[in-house]
Amino acid sequence: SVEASIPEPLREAWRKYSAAGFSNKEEFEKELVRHIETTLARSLYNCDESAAYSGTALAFRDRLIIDWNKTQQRQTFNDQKRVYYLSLEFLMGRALDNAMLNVGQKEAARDGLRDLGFRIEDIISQEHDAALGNGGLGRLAACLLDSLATLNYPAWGYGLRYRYGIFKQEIVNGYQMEIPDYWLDNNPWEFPRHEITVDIQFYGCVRKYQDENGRIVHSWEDGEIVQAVAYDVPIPGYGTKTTNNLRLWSSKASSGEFDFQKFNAGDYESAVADQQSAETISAVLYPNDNLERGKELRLKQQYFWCAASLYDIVRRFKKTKRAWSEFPDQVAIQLNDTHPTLAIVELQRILIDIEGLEWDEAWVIVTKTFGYTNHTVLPEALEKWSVLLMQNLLPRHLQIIYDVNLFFLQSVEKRFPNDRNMLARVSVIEETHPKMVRMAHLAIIGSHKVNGVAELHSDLIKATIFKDFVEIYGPDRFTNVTNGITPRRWLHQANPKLSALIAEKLGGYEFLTDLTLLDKLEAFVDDKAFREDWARIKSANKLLLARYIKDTTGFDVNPNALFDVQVKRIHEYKRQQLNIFGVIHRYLSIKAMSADERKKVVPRVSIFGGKAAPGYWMAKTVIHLINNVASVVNKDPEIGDLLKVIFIEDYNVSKAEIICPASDISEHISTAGTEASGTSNMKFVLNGGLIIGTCDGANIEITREIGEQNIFLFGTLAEDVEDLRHRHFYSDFQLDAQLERVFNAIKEDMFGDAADFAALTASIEEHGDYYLVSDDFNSYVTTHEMVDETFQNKEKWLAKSITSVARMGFFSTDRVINEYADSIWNVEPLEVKD
Ligand code: F58
Repeated sequence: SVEASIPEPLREAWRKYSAAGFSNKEEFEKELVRHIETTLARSLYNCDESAAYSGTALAFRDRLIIDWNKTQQRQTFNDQKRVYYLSLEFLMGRALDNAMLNVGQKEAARDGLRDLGFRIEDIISQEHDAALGNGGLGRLAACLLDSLATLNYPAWGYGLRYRYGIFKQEIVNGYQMEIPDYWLDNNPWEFPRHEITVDIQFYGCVRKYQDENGRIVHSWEDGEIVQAVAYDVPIPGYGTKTTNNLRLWSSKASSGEFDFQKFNAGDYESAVADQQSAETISAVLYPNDNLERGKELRLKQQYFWCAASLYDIVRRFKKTKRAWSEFPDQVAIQLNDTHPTLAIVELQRILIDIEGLEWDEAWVIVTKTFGYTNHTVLPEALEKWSVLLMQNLLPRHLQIIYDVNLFFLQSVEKRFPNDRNMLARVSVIEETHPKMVRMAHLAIIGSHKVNGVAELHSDLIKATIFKDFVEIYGPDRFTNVTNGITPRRWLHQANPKLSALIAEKLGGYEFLTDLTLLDKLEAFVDDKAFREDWARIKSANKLLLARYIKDTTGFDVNPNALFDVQVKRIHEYKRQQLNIFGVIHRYLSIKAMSADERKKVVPRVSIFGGKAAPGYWMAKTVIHLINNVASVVNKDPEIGDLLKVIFIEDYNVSKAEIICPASDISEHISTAGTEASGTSNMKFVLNGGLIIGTCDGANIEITREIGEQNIFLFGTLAEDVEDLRHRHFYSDFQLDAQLERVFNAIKEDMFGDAADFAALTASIEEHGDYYLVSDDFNSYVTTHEMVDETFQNKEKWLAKSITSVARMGFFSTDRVINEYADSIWNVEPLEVKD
């Protein structure tokens, strides 16, 4: 037991005092007041919502810490295989509500706060989102951590503690402005571990020599040192005591002598400058979504984080005194995209340069340890680093990469003699000017499993970008693990009323840990009272969103209108331009109608949200167009309630928690073959919204699960995309007639200066319409007509909504984690009992 691991003299004290905390309203209030008075040093008479938030968070945090400590002790004591999830992004959102749910006692807190004059919802919304991610990839990492803890897997996340998360978006005159997101003040959820530091080296050179045993040794010398400091964040599981750890590294100047030398020599400024330069490494999250820019600082971030994490993992392994060959029996490391690929090289370096293993022996250990998850087929998002940059920053790593590549190419050559093209295609080094290191190739070669994130996507990577590797390694190295979402946050927390209704019908909340139990809901599809409750909850959620829209934009929206939502990063491949062109088409159509015809129109609110990468001009143009269309349409007296266009500023996790439960229909309309999976599609359906989408990513599996009569699919299929693109260039490009009408309106300055949108229309009319907006426009518009028609039949719509939710059991990250655990990591859960 854990207790046995505690030294004898401390055991009694541990037994007596470790169960601190509260278990009713009075005890909660006592803890709250204590924290406000002493920890925060604030008197109760000036306790505002912010102080009440901090006090509440600290009270719950105390509870978490106890379970967290127990979990860590138990995992160490039990000494079994652990999973390490390496991700440059963890888009966690808020933590308090999640802590309340997992600790229990939310009702005690609600009552206690009410006694002090606060509403719990207001207190929860005081918290600043932890927004250390761009979009889907980062949010997936957060959902996976939730499921790892809930399922009791011994697992750690490793990431970077950015001082600035994803920027805050403000819309000024229709344009996106970026505001820095400084989020670390008063963050009760992180624990600095000033005693856990790792020195990380950059630059320098490699000295090669023979040691006294005649062995060739490579020594990496004379570099710059930056210190990595650990900050730990507890990750509580639901319905379990397991509380895992997310370790985020922060950079600071190594408290080295050279600082003091400069200091003593009177060079104060330069000593401070060194410190600032070291701190820049973890200063800011790169805000690009599906685009790689090859900046040196980004490579520094990657190595800094990989090296610190591996040092930590290796140190933990070495304490067990096992043989190196047992490393992969103790450690599974999952690479979230190619960003942590240097970890592969770093482990090989540690094993051969520091621990003295032979190359082959080391390489077997490395490849058994790593798994790599791919999240994109978009060529512009595949990471490449210039060889020169790598050589300068990480000279020893570049040598190892060259050796890995050499041995790999030799083995390929043996199997495919005289196939020079194959060698050039699969090489880790792209022989361009400048030469580039292809990180995906390195990740595949250094891992035992590579997975895509939805079936279509996994098939596509095997058939396109990684085709040669399937021939080389055989199909078994490649697998699919379809993404999911955590039902705790995305159903129970975001939509407590729906969760309660489901629990009432199913006789409890077991579905939150076994989402397949939702299938029992189908039996109630025809239950009148149930249907009414279901509809009432959707209306209530829509009302909350309408209120939020009123508060933040000033626009009144009709809560009975069809709420049509597209919230996600703004990107041409996700095709928000298709959506806004569709809105303009709708606007023009209504304008052209007679009064009688207008009576038949189904009122709609088109809701957009999402950030554009600061340097992505076309995406910013789309935001501008949406806002300009909104300002024309929303004040057109002829239109009234029939159409409203809303852009929700600064879309993030906590706003998604308001938006997802309130949609009637949401849009997942990427050009087929471009969206690896998508995960918000799952969130919307799980909250009783229907979706309109293309045959792309997880939409396909959602369709398979819920039935094609319950989803609005349209557009070109992935298999036809290439051919169409080709034809755009080689035969005459014919703009869709209805889209032409839309473009004409834009060109007549109906939505402001047409020149502002010229590049957008030209990308379609003149530059080959790479994303097939024109090809899909007609079927998109027609499908929306079907949406309107179906929405008018409230009973039919309700039945689709209920049936879909009932069939969403597959899309829980609990299922996802079990698949990774079985087919990639080979790890077992470990329950924390005491
Ligand atoms: C996303 N990728 C995919 N990347 O686009 C989405 O289809 C999928 O559901 C999700 O991953 C989870 O698998 C994504 O969000 C990024 O944001 C990267 C950030 C760092 C630079 C490269 C893109």
